[in-house]
Amino acid sequence: MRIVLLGPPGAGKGTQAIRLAQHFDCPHVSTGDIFRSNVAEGTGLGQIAKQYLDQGDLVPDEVVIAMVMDRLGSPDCARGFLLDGFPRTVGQAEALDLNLVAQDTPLHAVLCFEAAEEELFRRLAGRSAELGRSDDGEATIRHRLEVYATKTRPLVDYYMHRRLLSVVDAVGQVEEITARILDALTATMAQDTGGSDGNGNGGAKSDVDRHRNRSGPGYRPGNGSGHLPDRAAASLRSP
Ligand code: B4P
Repeated sequence: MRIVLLGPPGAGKGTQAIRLAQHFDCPHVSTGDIFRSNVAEGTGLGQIAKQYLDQGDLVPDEVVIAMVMDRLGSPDCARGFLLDGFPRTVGQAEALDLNLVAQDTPLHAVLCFEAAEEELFRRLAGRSAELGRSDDGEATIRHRLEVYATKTRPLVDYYMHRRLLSVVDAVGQVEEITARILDALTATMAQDTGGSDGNGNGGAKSDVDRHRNRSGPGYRPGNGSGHLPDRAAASLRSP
């Protein structure tokens, strides 16, 4: 599976990406995590990124794009990946498209996490108390939400037009949200493939089903209440 997770700061992309990567047995590529570990190690990349992270600004496209393309070229990404926090601008999305088209490995889905602003503040205040992240102060969170609205939110339309977008209600128990995502992915794959198309795409649907079956009692997949709109329905919503 090749999946992008999109959403405002604090929506839980990182939290769900860890679970989904485990589920699908594919790498979790988090641009935020890569930057933070480079900052911690004092690398050249870390020195560039730190000023942007601390201010709640986006790291410039040319830096992020080169870093992600390099990461996606690693052998472990050949079987799929979960991109957490990339792309965050239209320029990044276009660069990703070009790269994936060149490899003939298109995205299967883009999940856009939605939660009310008060909930995002509440979560990030909790994370600030727990982890003391430099970008979780109230003023910085406010700025990050503005950056999201102006620079990243346009990607909702970008991926909706490509019929890749599923909107995820990101409020609720972590396990519940994972179940919603797996339901959404199943609906998406069923709609797309109607089974295997002979080009390897049918495998994506069976990937979801196989992993749903492996998911155990905590995930409660397919229970109706957690069911998300498929992409056709999602495209009718005003996200
Ligand atoms: P990221 O590291 O991507 O982080 P995030 O958007 O703040 O958080 P996320 O949505 O992953 O929330 P999480 O699961 O942690 O970005 C940090 C910075 O890196 C950016 O501001 C930017 O400067 C830079 N950057 C990254 N990618 C970039 C790019 N492509 N281009 C340019 N710059 C880039 O969850 C948040 C909290 O909520 C946690 O405490 C969690 O425990 C809690 N939580 C999660 N799910 C919950 C639930 N269901 N209920 C209650 N709490 C929940």
